[in-house]
Amino acid sequence: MNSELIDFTEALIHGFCDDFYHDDSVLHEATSYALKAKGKRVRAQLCLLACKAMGGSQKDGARAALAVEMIHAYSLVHDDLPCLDNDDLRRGQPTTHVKYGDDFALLAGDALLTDAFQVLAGVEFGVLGSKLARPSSEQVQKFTAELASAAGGRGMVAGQSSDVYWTAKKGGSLEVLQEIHQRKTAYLMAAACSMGAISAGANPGDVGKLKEFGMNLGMAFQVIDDLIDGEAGIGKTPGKDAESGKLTYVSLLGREKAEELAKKYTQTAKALLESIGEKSEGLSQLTEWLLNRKY
Ligand code: GRG
Repeated sequence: MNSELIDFTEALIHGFCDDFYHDDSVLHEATSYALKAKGKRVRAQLCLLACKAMGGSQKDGARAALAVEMIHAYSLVHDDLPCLDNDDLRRGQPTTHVKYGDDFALLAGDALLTDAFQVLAGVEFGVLGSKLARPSSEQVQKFTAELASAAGGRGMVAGQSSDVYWTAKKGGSLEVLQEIHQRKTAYLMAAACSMGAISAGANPGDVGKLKEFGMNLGMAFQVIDDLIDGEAGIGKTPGKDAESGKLTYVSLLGREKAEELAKKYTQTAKALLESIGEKSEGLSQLTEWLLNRKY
């Protein structure tokens, strides 16, 4: 974890909410509540560090970092709704629907999803102006393609959908589980990395390399998520996945093999960074931290 980047991301998020979700409507309150809730900000860190690895500044990477956290926050709000995972606790606080009702939580998620693309489009936001670089039209086009394909009906939404389907069927295989998590978790992390590289004006080869790094890191992240599911202090209801009969790496492989798999993905991710050189040191440290994370 990079506390400087977390602070930078928190300031971005707070500045954006103050500027954009500033009226006293329930919608704006619920949307800010969901986005400001203290998460690990892993996707923003990935984006900012990938941008740095390609020679860009925090200002260059900030827009994509904010947008990817908005998409992630929307996915958590919708995932927690009673019609999906039905969870009461997220990021150590009551979920958005518990606090504001299912209707406003649904709408807050919709707002975050849509407004993320406005952020990417290069719009200026009040006090945030000095923190966000203006992207070129080519960058806007690339950002949109990366984020929409990672999050949409062939990406995260498709992963969530397979998850719902197989949880109801109480079946599935390792192959199904891999497909669910590639789409549900890894694609967005990969997009965080590719957008960070695009923010810095990286060439397509390097963008592709960082995207592949993000895929491997995302898969490691998910296996570790399954490993820590049963533990208290993770900010969400412990043991929820196991209890609901969800397919997990631990239920399919056992703890030992799941740990090995997480290490394997981590090693592949780190090997991809080696070819980038010392500017990717921050990404390497974050990868190591994620392997050993406890929440
Ligand atoms: C509702 C379309 C739709 C998708 C939801 C991401 C997702 C898809 C659901 C979240 C369920 C979940 C717990 C998945 C496991 C991996 C994951 C994305 C964990 C949460 O990410 P963290 O740990 O969260 O980075 P913080 O709160 O730290 O940002």
